[in-house]
Amino acid sequence: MNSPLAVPPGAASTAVSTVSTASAFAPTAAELNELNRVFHADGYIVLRGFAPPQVCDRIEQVTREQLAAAVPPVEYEAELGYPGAPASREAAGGGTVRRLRQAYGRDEVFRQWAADPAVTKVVAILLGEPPLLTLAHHNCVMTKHPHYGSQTGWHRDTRYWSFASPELVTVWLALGREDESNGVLRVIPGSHTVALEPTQLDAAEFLIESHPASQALLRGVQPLALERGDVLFFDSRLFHSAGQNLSEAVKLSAAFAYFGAGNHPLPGTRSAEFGSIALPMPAAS
Ligand SMILES: O=C(O)CCC(=O)C(=O)O
Repeated sequence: MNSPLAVPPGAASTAVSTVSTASAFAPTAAELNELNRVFHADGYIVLRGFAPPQVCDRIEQVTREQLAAAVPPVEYEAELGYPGAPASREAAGGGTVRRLRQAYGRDEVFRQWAADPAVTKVVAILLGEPPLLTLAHHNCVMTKHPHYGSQTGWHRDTRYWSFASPELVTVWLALGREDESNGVLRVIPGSHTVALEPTQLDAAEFLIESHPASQALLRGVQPLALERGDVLFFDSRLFHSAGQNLSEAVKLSAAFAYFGAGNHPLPGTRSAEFGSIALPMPAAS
């Protein structure tokens, strides 16, 4: 599926800013090592207040403008049929947007954030090699609307993706508070390395919660409450889910996914369709 906002492979790499907006982030080598250790043990890390308020403001402003006009390409809640979603585009709430897709091509604010050296520095450490940004997956603003925003079952993002290696990192920026009242993301720490029984997943690769082998996993569920500007980095194999938004305000989160230079999307798959962006790496400090 092509769209006017999709960036062709490699086309935008020269326009990427190399100025860090998360300038307050200056970890020591020991701190980076510790983040890496925790990430590989748990499958995720959260960096609190990582994105400065002015970055969140700009991303939120562009997001709200584009959401109000449903600037394509968007994904509608009704297209997915998840629990709580409108039954069809014609039903009440059928025009509820779930994701502003192809965020990278939408505005410079997204390009700057996705390529921010503070972000890519962390991702490079976690992947163990220079990262590339995939334009095929996530590369979006996730929304969770009151009333019509759906519930997302337990899944690994590898269900959507076809890469030589499943080791991708998603960077999830909270543009507002995320908690149990508005569809907080829940994770199962350590689940990125857990081997499953084949019958534990349904046809759409969601975890079957009633399966006996899922019980031990589900005992470890951890809600990840986030504040505006907090950034969650998670392994694409980490099981995560999210509830509905019971508040009266939309929840907005920008999500981009990265893979290492030694990895690649499998040719001919959806993962290869939109290309990727090689990112400038900050000088070693
Ligand atoms: O906010 C949600 O509903 C979860 C989204 C999600 O996990 C995904 O799209 O992979």
